[in-house]
Amino acid sequence: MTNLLADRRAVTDDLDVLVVGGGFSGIYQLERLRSLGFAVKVYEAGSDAGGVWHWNQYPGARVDTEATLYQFSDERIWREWNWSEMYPGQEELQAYFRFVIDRLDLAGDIRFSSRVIAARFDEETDRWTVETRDERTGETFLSRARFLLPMLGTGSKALYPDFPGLADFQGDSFHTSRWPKNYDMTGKRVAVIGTGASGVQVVQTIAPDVAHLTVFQRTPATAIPMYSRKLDAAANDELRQRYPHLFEYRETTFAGLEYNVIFTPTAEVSDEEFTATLEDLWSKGGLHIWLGGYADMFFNSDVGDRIYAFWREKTLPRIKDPALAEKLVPSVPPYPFGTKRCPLEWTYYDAFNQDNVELVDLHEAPIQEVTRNGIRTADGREHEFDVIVLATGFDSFTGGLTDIDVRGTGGESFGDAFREGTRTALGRATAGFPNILYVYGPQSPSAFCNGPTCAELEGDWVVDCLVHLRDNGLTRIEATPEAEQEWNDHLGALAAATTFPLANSWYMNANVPGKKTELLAYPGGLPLYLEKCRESSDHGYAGFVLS
Ligand code: NA7
Repeated sequence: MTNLLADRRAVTDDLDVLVVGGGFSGIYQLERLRSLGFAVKVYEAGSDAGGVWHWNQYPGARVDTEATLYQFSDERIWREWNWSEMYPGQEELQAYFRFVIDRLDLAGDIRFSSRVIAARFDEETDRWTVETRDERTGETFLSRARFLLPMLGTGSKALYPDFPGLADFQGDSFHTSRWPKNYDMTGKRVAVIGTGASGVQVVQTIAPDVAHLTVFQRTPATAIPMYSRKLDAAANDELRQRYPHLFEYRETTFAGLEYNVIFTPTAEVSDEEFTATLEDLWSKGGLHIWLGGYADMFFNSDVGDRIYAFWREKTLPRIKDPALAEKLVPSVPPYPFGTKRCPLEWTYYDAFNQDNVELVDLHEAPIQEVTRNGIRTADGREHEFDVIVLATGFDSFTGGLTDIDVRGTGGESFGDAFREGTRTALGRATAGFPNILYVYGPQSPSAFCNGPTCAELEGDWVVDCLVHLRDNGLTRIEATPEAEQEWNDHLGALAAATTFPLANSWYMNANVPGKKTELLAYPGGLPLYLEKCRESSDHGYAGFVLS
């Protein structure tokens, strides 16, 4: 075990706060804390701005929620920034981040290509010593900070499947979030493994250009039309009128969006009204039918199945071959609708009508091995490829954190601490790891919350807390084991009442072999979550020891 505390190398940055990650959460912390006089820097492993929007440069990468609330609430930004469409693509989102950094003059306090790899806490000084690797040179350097804020999102650690032979494949193979810049797919024979949000976006985008595309499907997606639309200057001006209201309204909604789930019990709704409501939500496109739909779907699988039947009726006619249609849009719901993330699509289902697009159902023919030339499935077929795309998702919630060699006061790593299951108080901190506070982390609303909304509203709690500590001459904050237990019990009880445990999803950690299956996104909705956070801070940060 590295003894960083005894490392005598010169310190590169001596800070109040070191923020790990330069996505929405990290940039928000930097701007707010800096304006309050803290010495703060962001260390970002990527070479450029954008967080996930830097990493996910695959063809068709696009945000799945409306631009109206997929942005900072800072008026200096939204007054000037214009969106070109309602669901902006990766390049535009990255340009947005560059604009924010420029407009708020943040560049001097961000270290790009800097991957935090280890951290040790000095109990005498209440400070973290942090080791970081410069991704360009491979050299490492030391920094010190009172507080360490991992702002890692849910998609910072790519999940690679362990297919035998993958390393010896002679063509190109990469994960969607590690797409080689400007990689040209034209005329290639391509495999896409995975049909989540990333796989769906890749498939529909490259299908027209590749020679042949084979999609390896383990679980069918319930993809919904996105219905994006272009936004001209006048449309942006019109949106700007609504922004102040929307930035207030978002915190009253389940998912921090500009619309809320419908709380009316479906038992009180006639069949006609139920269908009419679904029609209305469907016509809006995007995630409306899910995060703006009947909340009952998350508690009652019969309701989920009724919505599934509606979705199927809409989607089925788009696929010409009935056998293929049964695989993509099965008559029996593969999971209660809403328990897995609904990807958004525009031509995903139509792509399968093309002669050059094929589907392999991994339940019928699992992948046996990757050969030098392609993929061999259990039915004895060898599919030949030039490229294998791994759209296999992420070790979400805790993967980014456990990858860093952080040792708590008892010498344990996050991997050790989470071995029997993840432990946090309020999704904010873990006992034994003082002065580390999360935003958008495990056991917070995270995956059920619009990213910028939670980056700011959870972020405000962290900022207020750090100010409180400073104003009171305190140097240390740590979650108590009792508060962790209480939070785990609370989250566990909420989760048990939902349908989420009925699906093998990344919400449940079920996608990562060996990880405990547990719901790691807080399912009680944003308003309840914020209330719990306020309860703690209003009572002198109950659940935490301050010293
Ligand atoms: P997801 O949603 O986790 O999707 C990953 C897909 O890859 C999913 O269809 C998985 O099937 C499939 N998968 C994962 N491992 C394997 C193996 N070993 N073999 C075959 N298929 C596999 O990740 P995305 O990147 O699409 O989206 C992540 C989030 O980013 C998204 O929800 C948005 O919030 C943005 P499974 O369903 O597990 O059977």
